[in-house]
Amino acid sequence: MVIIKPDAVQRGLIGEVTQRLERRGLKIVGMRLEQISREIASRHYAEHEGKPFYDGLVDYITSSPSVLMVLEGPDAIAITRATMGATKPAEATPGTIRADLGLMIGRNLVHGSDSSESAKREVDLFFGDDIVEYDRAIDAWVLE
Ligand code: IDP
Ligand code: MG
Repeated sequence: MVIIKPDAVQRGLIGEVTQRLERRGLKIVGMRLEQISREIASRHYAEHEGKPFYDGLVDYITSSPSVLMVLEGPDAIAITRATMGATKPAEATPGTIRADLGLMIGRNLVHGSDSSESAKREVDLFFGDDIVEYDRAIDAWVLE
């Protein structure tokens, strides 16, 4: 589960972020533009409740529309996290989304699930069963 956060949407980077993930070969099976409510944001970020940055994080993620995305593929979680880069843009490897497009941890453009458990929880939270199953003609050239 990926969220293109409000800063990336406002900066006109939906295409740039999507392209970096899509071009790796990951398959988009869910995609929606939505302004996340405070209620959903607090459930999504429940693990961070009580941390000093929590209120600012909920303000940020609910401040403007986000793009919600479900990606499928072998090692989709690790591939996505590697493509995003480290949480803090200053520590992210050049070539990653957060290094190339960001400056500050509180405006780091993108969210990606960090485990299969959190991915399942987040997909349930944002998409339920609304996943689009389809075959891609390119898969024979992406998957061995
Ligand atoms: P992740 O997004 O790389 O998984 P987490 O530690 O799960 O990083 O933190 C969730 C989000 O909370 C980060 O992406 C970032 O937007 C925000 N965040 C984390 N630490 C800080 C901080 O120290 N200051 C401001 N925002 C933070
Ligand atoms: Mg996280």
